[in-house]
Amino acid sequence: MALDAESFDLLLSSVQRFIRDRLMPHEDDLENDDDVPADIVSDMKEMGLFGLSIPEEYGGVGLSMSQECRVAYEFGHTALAFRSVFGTNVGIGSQGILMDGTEEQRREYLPRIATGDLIISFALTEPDAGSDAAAIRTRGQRDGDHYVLNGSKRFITNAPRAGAFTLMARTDGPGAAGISAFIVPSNLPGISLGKPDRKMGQRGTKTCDVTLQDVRVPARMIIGNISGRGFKTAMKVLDRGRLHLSALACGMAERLLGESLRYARDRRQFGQRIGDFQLIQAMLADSQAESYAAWSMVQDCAMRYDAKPVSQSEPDVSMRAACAKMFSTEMVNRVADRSVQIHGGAGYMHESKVERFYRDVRLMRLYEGTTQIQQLIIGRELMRRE
Ligand code: COS
Repeated sequence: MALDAESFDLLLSSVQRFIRDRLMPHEDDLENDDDVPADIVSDMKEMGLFGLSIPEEYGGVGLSMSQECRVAYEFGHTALAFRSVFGTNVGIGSQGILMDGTEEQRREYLPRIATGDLIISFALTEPDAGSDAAAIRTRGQRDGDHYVLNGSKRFITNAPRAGAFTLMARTDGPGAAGISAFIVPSNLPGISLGKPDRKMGQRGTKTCDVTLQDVRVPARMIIGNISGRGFKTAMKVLDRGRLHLSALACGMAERLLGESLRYARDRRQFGQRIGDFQLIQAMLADSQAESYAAWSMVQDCAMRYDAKPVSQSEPDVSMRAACAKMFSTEMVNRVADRSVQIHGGAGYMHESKVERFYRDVRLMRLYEGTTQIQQLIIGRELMRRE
């Protein structure tokens, strides 16, 4: 799947314009209002951003992974909360349905997800199951042609906006093999949302807990109509999501480098531009080299993904996506730290962009699998081959 080169170039330039003209001027409002304005969300819908990864036959734009990474890279150039509005529709919310859903489920849900009329969240994490995703306790008890869901989900991105969840619950006993993935409409009786989470950064990104109490879901809402397959669906979805996030991290690194360069050019100390000092140049050079390395890795992995989709569960691509996620998210944190350093005291002030981005990027080493989980995936795969 890929969009033809000419249409993709048009899309990319309109995305670049949108980010520069519509989103960047709103970065400060986002910090104060903790929400993305409705007119920006409707522009995003109009541009097709909610359906970037969904094939054209289901109403989406049908980008390849390489193309999607290129767009994610652009969205890394502004506050990360903007991308999060459509991020779950493009990634972890929708992809389980696309990869493992029945044709009927795809036809029923993907077109509305692609237009953004339906916001879909990914509900895996629980109070006692974060990195250890196979330990989830939310239960799905069979009752005739329904399942009754009970449990709670934590830190669910876009839950306050969601019309449905791709939700993992235990239906078939212990361990990974006992987990099923459900499509759960958010208006079912028994679903309640917690208070909005107060986070270190990424203001405007909406997350909260989701509690399920005796929620009756028709059995046909299990993705692919096959119980016990939900853990693998979740893992495949996360592999893909990690690559998307890696691209986002590379875009943010470029923005941070741009902010640092501007400051190094304009700020004068000891009678000259600070950018003329070698110790400042060393920090700029490290950031440039590392972000170049990360972006090269992301592009290579995306190309491999397009050749052999993770939906076919390809351990080599999973391992490389983990490498990309680990390296690029750690990299962008180092770049952000150097940016603050280059800005000196000014970089510690709320008014400075780099102070905000410094807080925003901290999450990247945690969500969709911590750096330590990526290390574990890489190390295990290497040992398995050996
Ligand atoms: N694609 C397809 N299948 C996969 C897979 C992948 N990427 N990773 C694992 N599986 C399969 C395994 O092959 C195994 O299947 P079999 O039992 O048929 O052999 C099954 O899933 C269980 O896998 P495994 O034994 O590796 O599971 P573990 O409990 O050891 O967990 C990790 C593996 C740690 C990798 C997983 O729990 C993980 O990714 N944790 C982080 C979760 C996360 O990212 N949370 C973020 C919040 S969600 S936004």
